[in-house]
Amino acid sequence: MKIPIGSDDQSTVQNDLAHEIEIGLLAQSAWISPKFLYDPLGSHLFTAITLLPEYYPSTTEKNIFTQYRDQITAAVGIGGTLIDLGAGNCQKAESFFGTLKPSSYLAIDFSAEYLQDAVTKLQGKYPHIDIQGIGMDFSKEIIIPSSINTAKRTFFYPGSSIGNFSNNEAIKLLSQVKSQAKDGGLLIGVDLMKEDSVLMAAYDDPLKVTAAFNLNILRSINSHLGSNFRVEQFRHIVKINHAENMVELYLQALEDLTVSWPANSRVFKRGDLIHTENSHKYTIESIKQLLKNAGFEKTQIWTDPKNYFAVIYAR
Ligand code: AVI
Repeated sequence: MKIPIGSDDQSTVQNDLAHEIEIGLLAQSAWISPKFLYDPLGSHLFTAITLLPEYYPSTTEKNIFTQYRDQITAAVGIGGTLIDLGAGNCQKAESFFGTLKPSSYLAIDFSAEYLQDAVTKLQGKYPHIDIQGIGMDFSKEIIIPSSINTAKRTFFYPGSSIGNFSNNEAIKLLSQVKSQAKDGGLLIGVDLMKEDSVLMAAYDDPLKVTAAFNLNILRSINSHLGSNFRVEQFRHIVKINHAENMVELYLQALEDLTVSWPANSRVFKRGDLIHTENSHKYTIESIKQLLKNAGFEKTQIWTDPKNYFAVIYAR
C-alpha cells in the first residue's frame, strides 16, 4: 500500500503551511501550531515521551484499554473500518485488531513519513486487513478516500490529542467525525483534570525528553520555512492555566536574537515566549458537553481508579 500525502498539489500545501507559520511568528505574541511538533524526529520523541513513567496519560489509557477491552469491544461492535486519527506508530489501534476485527484500517497522521514505516510493517503482519495510510492535516478537514465505503466507521482518537485543540476547533473536528462515522462512532481517550505536581512532572520530565520534543519544533519550522532558528537559543517552559484547565507549552528566548527566513524576519528579546501547545484537561461533564456540542448524544465511559484519564465511546 502507498501513502498518499493528501489531495492537494504538494507545493500548494507547503505554501499554505509556510503562510500559517509566518502568521504565528509575526504575531505580537508569537505562536507555532503544535502540529509542527510532529516531524519525523518529533514523532519519535513523542513516542519516547509515552514511555516516560511521568507521562501518565499513555500508561493510564493503556491500562483502561486492557482492563475494559471486552466492554469496549461490546460497545463499539465488530467489523467495519477503523479510522485512526493521529495514528503515529499505529500500536494503540493494533491492540484492538484482535477484538474489534476491522475489515479495513485507515491510519491518518500529519507526519506521512513516520506513518509509512508503521503501516508497511502492519500490512505484513495482518494481510487479511485492508490497510491504508494517509498523510493529512486533519485539523483542517477529514477527507476519507472513496475506497472506504463501509457503513460502519469507527473513528479512533486516543491519547487525549483532542486536548491540543481549542474548544471551538475541537467541536469542528468532532462534528466532522460525527457526520463521517455513518453507522459507527468515536472511541476517544481524554485526559482529566488533576493536581499540578502530576501535570508538571508529565510535561517537564527530568530526562528532558519533553523539552527536546518542544525545542525540535524550531527545526521542523526551519525545514518548512527556510528559517534559521537555533534551538540552543531557547528553553522549554511549562505553565498551568487554571482558568482554562490546560497545560501550556512555550519556548523562551535565552538572549536577544533575530530569526530570518526568505520572506521576513522577527526579533525576539531575551525572555520572549513562543507559544507552541495547549493541552486541555477535562472533567467527565465538560467532555460530555463537548461531545454533545459536536452531535454525539450517547456516551459510554471507562476510567482508572485515580480518575486521571477517561476512554469514551460516543455515538
Ligand atoms: C499528543 N498530545 C495529547 C500530547 C499532550 O499531552 O498534550 C502532546 C505532548 N506534549 C507534551 N507532552 C506530550
